Amino acid sequence: MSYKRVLSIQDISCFGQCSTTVALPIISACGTECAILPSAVLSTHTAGFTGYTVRDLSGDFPAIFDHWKKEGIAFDAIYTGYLGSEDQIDYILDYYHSFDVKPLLIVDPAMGDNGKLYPAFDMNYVKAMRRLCEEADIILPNQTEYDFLFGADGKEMKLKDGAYTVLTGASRREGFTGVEVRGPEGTYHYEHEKLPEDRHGTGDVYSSAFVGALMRGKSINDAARIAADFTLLCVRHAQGDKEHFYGVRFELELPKLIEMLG
Ligand code: PXL
Repeated sequence: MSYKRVLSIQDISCFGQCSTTVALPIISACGTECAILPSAVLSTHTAGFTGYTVRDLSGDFPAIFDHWKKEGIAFDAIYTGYLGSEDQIDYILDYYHSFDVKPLLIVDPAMGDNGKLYPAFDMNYVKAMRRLCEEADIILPNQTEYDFLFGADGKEMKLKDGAYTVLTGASRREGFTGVEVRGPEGTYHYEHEKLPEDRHGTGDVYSSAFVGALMRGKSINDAARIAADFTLLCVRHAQGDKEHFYGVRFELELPKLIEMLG
């Protein structure tokens, strides 16, 4: 079986079960090596907590990338999530361009939800994120991120030829939600029940499981479906769990994810 290496670039929220603290265990459980580059270190994530600390690590990116280049380190895929700054996006693009054999670029444009951008972001960040998405092979937006990226007329961003959009939270009827994969072969929609209580961090759980499944050789549609089933299990577990408002106890469902990968 092939063993792939992914670079996950997103923040470390020390407490809160999202971004790197979710990506690393999930991608590892899928049987893929996961290197990390923390975009920032926060005491907690920014949804539901106040007074959190933030240390932006953008300034460290060029030296880290230079070192990796000198060591000849390469990746099968680069997976980006919540990033720290617009500069960081340019550093990532420069690094991506430096490869003769390009890694698969998978971008979760983690910057908003429920119709709003997260507190740290503004339209300048959205514009920078468009530049990253335009080079991606696969983007994984939720509906809010999709709307900000493509704009009201749907023309503010154009993906490269052959790229895929995996839209999460794609609901076509009351009581149900799902994912919609749009790519060169057309559209694939996978629907499942919508649970009454949503949880923070499920976008990161979804994207990480998608990346893990894809790296294990699943097709994009199968990876999208497996990640949706896994995320649903995690959210189901969280129903009524008020104390755990900040995330999902995804760890308990990891054996099922491994099972789903076959
Ligand atoms: O789950 C997305 C996310 C990641 N990282 C940080 C966040 C959020 C969403 O609010 O605040 C720091």
